[in-house]
Amino acid sequence: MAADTMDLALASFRGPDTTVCFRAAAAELGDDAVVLRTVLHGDAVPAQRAEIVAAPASAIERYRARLTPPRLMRPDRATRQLPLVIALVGPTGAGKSTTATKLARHDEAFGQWRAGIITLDTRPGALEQLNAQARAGDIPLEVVYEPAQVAGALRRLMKARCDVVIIDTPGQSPRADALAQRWSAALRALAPDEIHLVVAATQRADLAAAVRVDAVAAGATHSLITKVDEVPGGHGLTELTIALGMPVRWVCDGQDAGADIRNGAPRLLGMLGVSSTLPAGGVAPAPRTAAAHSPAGAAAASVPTRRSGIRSFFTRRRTVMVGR
Ligand SMILES: Nc1nc2c(ncn2[C@@H]2O[C@H](COP(=O)(O)OP(=O)(O)OP(=O)(O)O)[C@@H](O)[C@H]2O)c(=O)[nH]1
Ligand SMILES: [Mg+2]
Repeated sequence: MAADTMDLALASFRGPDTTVCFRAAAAELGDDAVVLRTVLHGDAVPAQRAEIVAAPASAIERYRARLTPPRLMRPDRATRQLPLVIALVGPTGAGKSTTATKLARHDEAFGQWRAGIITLDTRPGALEQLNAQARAGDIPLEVVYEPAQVAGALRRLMKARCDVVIIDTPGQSPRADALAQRWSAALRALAPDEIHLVVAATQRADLAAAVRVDAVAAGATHSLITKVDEVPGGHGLTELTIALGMPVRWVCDGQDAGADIRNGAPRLLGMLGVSSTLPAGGVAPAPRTAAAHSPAGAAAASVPTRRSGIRSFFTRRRTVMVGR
């Protein structure tokens, strides 16, 4: 098993039929192994016609726990003097500014709260874009050029009764220049409660891992995946979230700044065929188990045969050949 706690340690079992494969999975991974995928290879030799992909229940639980952030609570004005501060950082063009507006407007984020935006991206084109989006959504917007302006901007948004302030930043270029240093200092002065590393779903996982190192050094606490609509069937998303190694509160799946944002962990876990709903008391629901599927091919047929969201992740799996 890999040392990375987000590695799902998937194993693929191939044999003449699914019953044999289920039995082998249960024997090797435990009776509570989670079956993620069942495939029948019609063109393979008879001894290798069936395949199931499974993971130990404990690995799925670790992945779920790492991916799922605790619920955000609306700040209580009686006890808290400052709004909740959520910052967005990440590579150029990842979708930070569009996401800032979505967060302020959409009910799956802060649509039911009063949200304001502070932008640290003072490039003329960027300001115009965000200004237009903020106006369309009736969102108070403050522009901060210097760290010294942070306190005033926060005060004005508090006066506008904002419960949450979303911070937009310029794209992180590999070359840190004077502008980058200025906005980084302003970001530190804002003392965000959460810093979300925004990464497009089309980003290569190995490059994302490199981006993550810098972002975590700068205080990133979560990852936020955009452009999920641009990857057919969620291709490679599991691999990407593992490379980023942080909880995912939201994912974005379109260009509409008033919509196209969803709760992240449930969406990503759903692509794996794993429920994300923790019943009261925080106890995970019983997963589908290899043992439960093992008695008959009929049961196997009830397992969805296509989980394309994890196709590329499967390149990392181990294959076990089983006979009768
Ligand atoms: N398909 C799709 N496009 C998106 C999504 N989110 C943002 N975009 C588009 O991606 C492009 C860049 O979005 P921005 O919000 O400007 O990205 P940014 O990270 O703020 O860019 P910089 O500030 O230049 O670093 C725009 O054309 C957006 O409409 C998404 O979830 N899906
Ligand atoms: Mg931007």
